[in-house]
Amino acid sequence: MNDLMTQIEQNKKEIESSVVTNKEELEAFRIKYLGTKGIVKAIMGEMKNVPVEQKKDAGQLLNEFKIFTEAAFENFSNAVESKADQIDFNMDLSLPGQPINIGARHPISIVHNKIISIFQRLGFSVAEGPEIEDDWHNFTALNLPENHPARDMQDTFYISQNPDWLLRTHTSSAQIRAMEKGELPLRIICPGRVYRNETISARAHCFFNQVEGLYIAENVSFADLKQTLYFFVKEMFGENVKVRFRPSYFPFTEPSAEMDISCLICGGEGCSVCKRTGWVEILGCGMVHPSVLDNCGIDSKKYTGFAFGMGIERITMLTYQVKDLRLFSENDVRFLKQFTSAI
Ligand code: 2U9
Repeated sequence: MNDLMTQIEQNKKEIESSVVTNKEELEAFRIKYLGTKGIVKAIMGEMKNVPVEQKKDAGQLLNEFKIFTEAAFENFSNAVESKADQIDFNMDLSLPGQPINIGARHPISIVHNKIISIFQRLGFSVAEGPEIEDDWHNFTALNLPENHPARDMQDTFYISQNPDWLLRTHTSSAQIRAMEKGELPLRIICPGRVYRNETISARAHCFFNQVEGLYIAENVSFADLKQTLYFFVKEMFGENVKVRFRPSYFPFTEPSAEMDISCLICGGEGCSVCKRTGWVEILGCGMVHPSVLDNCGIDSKKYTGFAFGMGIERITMLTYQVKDLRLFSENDVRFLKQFTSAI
C-alpha cells in the first residue's frame, strides 16, 4: 500500500511539471499515462498485491489518480487546441482563400421570383394564406359546394382531428381571405404550395407550386384580363411568343378560358413538347363568378374582377426543358446546380 502511494505521488508531481505544447507531445503524454500500457493501467495492475483490508483505500487512491491524470490531459488538450486556433502571423495572407460553395437558387424559386416581379410592375401586391385550410375558403366560397363534381379533380388530404380542415388545393383560398377583408379595389398575386391527392409520376405530384392573380374593381373587363396576360407572356417568354385563348370551364369564373402560348421549342412548327400542335397551355383564367364575389361580401352589381392561375412547375418545365416533375423535389444537387438566375 505504501509503495502504491509513493508511486502515485511521484507520478502526480511528474504530471504537474510536465510541459505539453503541441499535438505530438499531447499524444506522447496520453500514451505514457493513459495508454493501454500506460502508468495508470500499470499501477492499477498492482492492486492485486495490496492486502484485502487495504483494497478499499487503495482503490479510492487509484481512482483519484486516474481522474487527476485525465483532467491534466484534458487541460493540455484544450491548451493545444486553442493554440492551433491562433493566427499564424507568418502565413502569407495574399494567398487565395479556400473556395466556398455558394450553391444555386432552386429553379422553381427562379421562375417564382420572375413571375412575381412581372406582376409587381403592374401594381399587383403579394398576398399569402395558410396551407392548412378549411372547407369554406378552399371549396365552398369558390362555388364548389359539397358534392360538386369539380371537387373530384381536386382531391386532397384531410386532417383527422377536424373533418373541416384540409391541405389547400389552390392558392385561391388565400384570395378568398383577401376578399373577405373588404378592401377594394384589390390587385393581388398569391404564390404558394398547394396539394393534390395524386399518384406520383413524372407529370403529377402530391404537391406543387402555384401563382394565382386577382383584380377586383369597378368596370374590370375581359379586355383587362387579356392585356394583363399578354404583358406577362411578353415579359416572361419574349416579344415573339404568340398567345391564344380557348374557352373553358371553372366553377369560380364565368366566362372561363385557358391560355396557350406558341411552343418555345419549335416556334409553332410542331414538335414532341407541344405534341405537334404548335401550342402549349400555360394557365387558366376568367372573370370572377358573381357568386364568389357575393360569398365574400362584395357587391357583384358594382364590382367585377378577373382571376388567373398557373402552376410554377409547368412554367419551369417549359422554360428549362425539364421532362420530369419529380426532379424538383428530389434535391439532387447535380440537377439543382444547373440553374442560374439574376434575381
Ligand atoms: C378567386 C376567384 C377565381 C383562379 C383561376 C384557374 C383558372 C386555373 C389552374 C392552372 C394550373 C390550376 O395550377 S393549376 O393546376 N388554375 O386554371 N385558376 S381561374 O380563379 C380564381 C381565384 C380566386 C377568388
